[in-house]
Amino acid sequence: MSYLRIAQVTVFLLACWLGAWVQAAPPKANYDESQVPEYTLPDPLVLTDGSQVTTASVWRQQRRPEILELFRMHVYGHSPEPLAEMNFEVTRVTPAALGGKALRKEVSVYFTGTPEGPRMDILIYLPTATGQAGKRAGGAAAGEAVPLFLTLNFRGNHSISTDPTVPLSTRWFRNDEKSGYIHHRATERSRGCAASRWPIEKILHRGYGLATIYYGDIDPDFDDGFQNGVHPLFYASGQKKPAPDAWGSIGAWAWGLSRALDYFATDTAIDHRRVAVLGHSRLGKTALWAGAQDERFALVISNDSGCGGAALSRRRFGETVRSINTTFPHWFCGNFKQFNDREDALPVDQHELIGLIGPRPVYIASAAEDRWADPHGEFLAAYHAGSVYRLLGGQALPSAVMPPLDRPVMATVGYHIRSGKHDVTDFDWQAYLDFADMHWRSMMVP
Ligand code: GTR
Repeated sequence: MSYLRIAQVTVFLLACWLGAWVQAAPPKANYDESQVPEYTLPDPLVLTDGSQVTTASVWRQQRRPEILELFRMHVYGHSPEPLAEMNFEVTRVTPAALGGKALRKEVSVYFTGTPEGPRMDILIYLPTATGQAGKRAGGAAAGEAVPLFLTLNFRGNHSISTDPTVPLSTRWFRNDEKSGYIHHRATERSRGCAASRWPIEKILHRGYGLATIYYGDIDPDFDDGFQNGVHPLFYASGQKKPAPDAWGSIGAWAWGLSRALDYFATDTAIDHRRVAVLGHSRLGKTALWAGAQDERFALVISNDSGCGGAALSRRRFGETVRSINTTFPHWFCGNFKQFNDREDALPVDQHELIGLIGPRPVYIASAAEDRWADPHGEFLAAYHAGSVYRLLGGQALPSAVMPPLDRPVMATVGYHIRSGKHDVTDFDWQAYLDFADMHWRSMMVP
C-alpha cells in the first residue's frame, strides 16, 4: 500500500471515530441562566381532570395520591411492602461510647428474617443522660425518648467517626485508594474518612440522636441489572429485573430508610414521631423520596440533591434527565428514560415531590459552587411547593428571589445556599439543628 493510501485510510478511520464519539457524547451541560428554556410547571393544585384543589381534604384524598402515583410510575418506580419475615436484632449496646457522651446501639435488619439473608446494619448514637443532661432546645432532655436524624452514608458506618470499635464494613465499595478503599473493600485506613460530614458531638449536645446506614447494604451503587441488593428478594419466579415502573436503586435506598423507621418504632429509647431523614446528593434525592412516600418521617432535609432531587427538571441547568439516566441507569425506574431530552413531557416536576412532604417541615440546601446540581432550580422547587404548604396551613418560602449566600430562611419550608462546594459542612448541620429545634420545640414533653 502506498503512503498516500495509508494516509487516506487513516484519515477516514479518524473521521469515523470522531463521528461516533460526537454522537455518543452527551450534550454539554448548560450553566448559563439566559439559556434556560421557557417552561410551564405542572400545578400541584390542579387534578388530572383539570379541577382545582381548594381544600386540604381534596389534596389528601385525591391530589396527593395522584402525584405520588405519577412519581412512582414515571420517576422512581413502585416499591414493595417489606417481607412479613423481616426482623431486627440489637447486636451490641455500648453504654458509654464517645467518651461517655453517647449510648451506641448497633442493630441489624434482616430483610428475610434470617442473618444469612441480606441485611442492613444501623449504627445509632443517642445522647446519654450524664454526658448531655439539661434542657435543650428541640432535642430530648435526660430520660426522654430521643428524636433523631437518620441519614444513609456513602462510605460505611465506620467512616463517620474515628470510633475504633465500629466494625469495618465488609461490603462492596467504589475504589478510592487515597481514602483506603482498595479492591472494592474498606481497609482500616478508611475509618473516619468522612468524619467532617458528621458532627456527632454537636448533634448529641443539642439533644438529638444520629442513626446511619451504609447505603450499599441495601443496594450496591453500580449497574449490575439489579442482581444484588434487595431487588431480587421481590422477583416473581423467572423474573430477572424490576419492571419498567418498579423501583431502581433510589427507590430501594428510600425503602431501606423506611425499614429503619420500622425498627425505631420498636425502640422505646427513640422518639419515632420525631425522626428527620437527611441525605446528601444522590442520598438527598433518596431522602426526599423517602419523606414523600412515608409520612412517618416528621422532617425531611435535602442537601445538594440536584437533578432528580430538589432541582426542577424542566430547567435543564447542569445535570439533565438524559445525563443522569446515562451515567446512572440504575437509579430511577426504567420509564424515566422516556423523558431524556423530553422534560416538558414529564407529568410532574420536582416541586411536587417537595409538595408531597407537606405540611411536614422540609429543608432544601444548595451550595453556590455546586452548579451541576442547579442551586437556583433547587430553590425554585422549594418555592413552588409553597402553594401546597399554604393550602395545608404551613408557611411557604416568603420570596421568589433567592436569599443571599449563607443566610438560611426558615418557615415550614426552609432553604439556604451556602458558599462553597458540593459537600455537607458544619454550616449545613447548624441550619438543620436550628430547623429541627424550631419545629420540634413545641412537641417537647413538658
Ligand atoms: C453526581 C451525580 C449527581 C449527584 C452526585 C452524588 O455524579 O451526577 O446527581 O447525585 O453524583 O451523589 O455525589
